[in-house]
Amino acid sequence: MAYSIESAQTIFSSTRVPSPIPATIALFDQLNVDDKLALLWYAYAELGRTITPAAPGAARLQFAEGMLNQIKQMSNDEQTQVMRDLANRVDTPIGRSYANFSVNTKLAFWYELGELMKQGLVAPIPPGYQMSGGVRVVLEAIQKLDPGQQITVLRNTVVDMGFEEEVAPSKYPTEAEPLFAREQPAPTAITIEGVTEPAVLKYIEALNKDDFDAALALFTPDGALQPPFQKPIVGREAIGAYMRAEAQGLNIMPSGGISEVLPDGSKQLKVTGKVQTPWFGVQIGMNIGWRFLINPEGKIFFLAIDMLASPEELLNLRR
Ligand code: 45D
Repeated sequence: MAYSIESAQTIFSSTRVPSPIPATIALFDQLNVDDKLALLWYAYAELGRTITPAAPGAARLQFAEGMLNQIKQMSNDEQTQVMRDLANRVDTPIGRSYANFSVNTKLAFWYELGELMKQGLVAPIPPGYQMSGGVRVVLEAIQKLDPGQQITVLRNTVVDMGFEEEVAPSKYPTEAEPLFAREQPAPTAITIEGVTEPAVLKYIEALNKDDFDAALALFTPDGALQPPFQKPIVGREAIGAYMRAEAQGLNIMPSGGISEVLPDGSKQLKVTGKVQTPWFGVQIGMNIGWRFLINPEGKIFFLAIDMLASPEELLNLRR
């Protein structure tokens, strides 16, 4: 096929609306470390008034357990320092181990630390802490986002903590991590208004069953998957490792799409819909777009997943 990953990245670019998420994270990044920790505490507490994450199972916590036990033994000052060092990406043994956690283990670690903070077993935000103007600005920016965007901001800040020798792609577990058990069966009988392309329908079905082998078989060997705000992940093996780590338990609910046949017989499709993460289940529907480039043999050469800027963008299926 006459396409490169670079050219594939630009498909349907005229239908895309810039997301407010990177700008919000850029504001967060400018805070000093104590303000960052306080901001996350307030943002998480505020989200928690209406929406609560699922408690990660013991199996998922096992990877973080050693570190959590070590932190529980520390004095309050030492605990605060560990959190500062993680947020500052300082080179410490804990910072290095943390950086090697998968995304879900990083989230499980902070979930548990948050619980321990509530129980008074880990140092909370310092009692005399005064919210700075900067924190207020970032908090207001976060309040303007929809819940799906808010949890994405929280997730991305957590992913960036810890110490890495060099800028490296995020880590995937070497062995399969325990699954998030599906509480309800995933939605079945998927229909997408405007889309009949088998590769797209099979892709959605496979993800809804956590059948990553079936999903991978839909890609060309040199195919690429580009997650939101990330570079493309190239090749079936790398895509498989990524999906097993990060796509478990998702409910994928596409609603509509458009499909265009290109002169060489390949197709480009844009699909929009809702995605639920097992962390928040049916409480949060994230507005998501998928941009597929499919070769003339019906295999996926490129697939980008985008966090949409707003629900209105779900309907942005015209060029
Ligand atoms: O620092 O088609 C405290 C792909 C205070 C695959 C705290 C996908 C101090 C292909 C509060 C304790 C995966 C790409 C911190 C589709 C402090 C595909 C704690 C997309 C940090 C569709 C904070 C999937 C805590 C998507 C505990 C879009 C924060 C998935 C917890 C998106 C935050 C999943 C949590 C998202 C956030 C999950 C649990 C956005 C979870 C977010």
